[in-house]
Amino acid sequence: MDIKKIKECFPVLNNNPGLAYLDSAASSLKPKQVIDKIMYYYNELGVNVNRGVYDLSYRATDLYEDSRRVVAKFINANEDEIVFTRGASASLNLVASSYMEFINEGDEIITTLQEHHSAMMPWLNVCKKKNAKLIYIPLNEEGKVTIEAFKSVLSNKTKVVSINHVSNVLGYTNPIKEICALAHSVGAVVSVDGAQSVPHLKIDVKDLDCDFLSFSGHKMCGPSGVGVLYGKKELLDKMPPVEFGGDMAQDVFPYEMTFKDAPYKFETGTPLISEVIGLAEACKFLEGIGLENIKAHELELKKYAIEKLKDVEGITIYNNNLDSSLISFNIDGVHPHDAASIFDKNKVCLRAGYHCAQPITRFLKQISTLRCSFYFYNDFEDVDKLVSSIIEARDFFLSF
Ligand code: C6P
Repeated sequence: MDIKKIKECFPVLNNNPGLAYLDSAASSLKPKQVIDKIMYYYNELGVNVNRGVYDLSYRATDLYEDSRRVVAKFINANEDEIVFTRGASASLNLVASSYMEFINEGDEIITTLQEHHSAMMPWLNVCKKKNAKLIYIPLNEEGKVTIEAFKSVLSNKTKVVSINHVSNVLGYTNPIKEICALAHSVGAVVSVDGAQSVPHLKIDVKDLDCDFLSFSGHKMCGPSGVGVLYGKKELLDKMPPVEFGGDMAQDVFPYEMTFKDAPYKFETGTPLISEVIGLAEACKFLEGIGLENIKAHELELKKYAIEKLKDVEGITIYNNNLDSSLISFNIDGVHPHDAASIFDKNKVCLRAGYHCAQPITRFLKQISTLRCSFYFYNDFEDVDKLVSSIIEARDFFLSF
């Protein structure tokens, strides 16, 4: 990959020379192609979809529905299995709020301590409301999910497995395909949080055989405010809508109402038109670069970073694995937010905190960590800046 050429696609990098943007797990940068496509919609069309009986609205509707096909193809789904939402959090909440219909007292829902709050809290809520039981897969010492541990909690009482594909703190890639096969053998469905995997891995929902997959546009070069819920059609068909109103209605009478078929029954009101169109452009952009190339490049960067950090005394890395493109670490004796001020001074953007995942941060016996995350527009120079900033922060704060 020609990283110099790739960097030129990102206006934020051109407009902020010297920036080492290492916070793509929080939100990726947006390429010019995506920004231009959004501008095209606003400059050339700019009207509502599915409503107007005029040319501009037909064209906007076509572009919007074409986008559904592009996103479906991106993860090898069918277009009627793609629900557009506000983001991964909204998708994860939608699954829980709707599938709750099929959860009864005593049922069991399996999850992990690795989950982002947006994947854990909706099921905590369901369990409280339905008197169902939330069961955590015991993690091994490194914080990993193993198939043996999953088998130890799976039973005929299991109705749902809610699990991340890639953890946003430890970066482990969970064995989703095996988990789906085992869960299906007891009649459970699997809701996968793909917020940290879809931007980086070639995803094939048919091959994984997951029942639901949630992800956000803004972490994969698309705009913020849009996300996707993939759901198997037969499940979406039997699940009730959770929001009611314009566009999702079929027939409305004073005491009766019917809904459109899935996915439309889950999309209430004027949709996220420019955002969806921008997301489809982001999928095309990522496909143009190649997900395999993206993953290979990120791993090169991570290998290089881990190699350099090995020689830096006084830091603890919580995930030395090469599973994914993020590194969670702390500078021993330095609060992550203090260290962050040195990174900021050096134009190194990374995240400090508990990353909306308190249970796994507590599992690490920390209240917060530093996290850098690479994407395909990063280069070795960015890693060098990260390492020199870590050394500077350590030396500055520990000389106090
Ligand atoms: N994690 C991070 O810095 P939203 O905010 O809805 O786009 O995505 C929520 C979400 C769900 N699952 C996982 C695994 C995630 O990583 C995130 C977002 C960001 O780690 C912001 S907290």
